[in-house]
Amino acid sequence: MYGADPADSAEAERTAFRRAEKRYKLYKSLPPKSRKKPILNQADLSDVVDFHSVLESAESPEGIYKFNCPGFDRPVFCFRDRPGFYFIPSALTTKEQCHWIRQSLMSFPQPPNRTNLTALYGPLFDLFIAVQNKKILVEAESSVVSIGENKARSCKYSFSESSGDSCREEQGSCEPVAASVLLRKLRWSTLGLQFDWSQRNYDVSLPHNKIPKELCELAKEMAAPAMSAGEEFQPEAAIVNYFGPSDMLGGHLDDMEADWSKPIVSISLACKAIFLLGGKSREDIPIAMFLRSGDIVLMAGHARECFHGVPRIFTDDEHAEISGLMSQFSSEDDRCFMDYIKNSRININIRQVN
Ligand SMILES: O=C(O)CCC(=O)C(=O)O
Repeated sequence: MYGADPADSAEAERTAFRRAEKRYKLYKSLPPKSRKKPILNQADLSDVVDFHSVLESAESPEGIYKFNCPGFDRPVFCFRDRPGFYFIPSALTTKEQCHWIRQSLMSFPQPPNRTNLTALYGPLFDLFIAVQNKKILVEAESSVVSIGENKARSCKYSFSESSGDSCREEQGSCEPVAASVLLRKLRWSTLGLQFDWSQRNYDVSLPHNKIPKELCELAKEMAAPAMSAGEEFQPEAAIVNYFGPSDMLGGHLDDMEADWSKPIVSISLACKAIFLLGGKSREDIPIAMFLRSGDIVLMAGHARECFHGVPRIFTDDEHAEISGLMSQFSSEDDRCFMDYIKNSRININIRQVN
């Protein structure tokens, strides 16, 4: 789903969703095998819905209304023709955003949570700390690495101080990789019940920890506008998506959960993005909207059956809109966080599976 365009077939090109993706993505499409340098796409963004402007204006634009949720103390907006979709602009303070960025980089990719790197390297502990300490990943000498008095982990690879003699020639296949390079390759991590991307379902047999209590509490609180009276959202799984500058998330449905009346609570962090909300068919013209750091989106009911995706991340100074975050991460100790967020976006989406 990441890094490249989804199905570039002539068939897919013809759908309204695909045309919108092409319109907003960072680079213009070039013919296959073209040797030309990618050309930046200077898309006209004037019709992208900006809920921060909606928040400031006295009247909502046509097709959008302010949703009244008794007891919920933040403004919530909905589209008249996309029932079940809720937009909560600036739901998180800058401090809260920093907290969840730290968690997303330091804690959420920790085993037993799986990431896209797990299939290749096995469980990797402390990736972000390894980046901070400029370490490299090498093949572990033994499959069991001691990490304390009583614990041992089975690892194929471990982080090491230097490349020199930690990668001897006789080890053959060993190719040391800088932790910073691996972090750039981190695309997703899964919390709680583990999602199996190859089968596109939850594999309850995989070892997992419960969703962190604090994230559970946040999701329950934020889900309120999409819940029926007296019901409480029960977070069981979360997918954390990590986007680099030219990454995109192609149009898709999230349909592996049992009860679609329950919302997906989706938190945006770091660089601004464009989110496309289509309809039940790829032929329906999607609505494009900006997602900024701290915005939260809920998708429940009818909206659960709508195609959606993220065709564009803005990492340039003018459009990323992360100056508040950058000043929070300005100390020397936080340099690696700053380096990461200035050209990245993180999305945490929390789900009730059963
Ligand atoms: O990144 C986003 O805002 C959307 C993520 C999403 O649609 C997904 O993970 O299914």
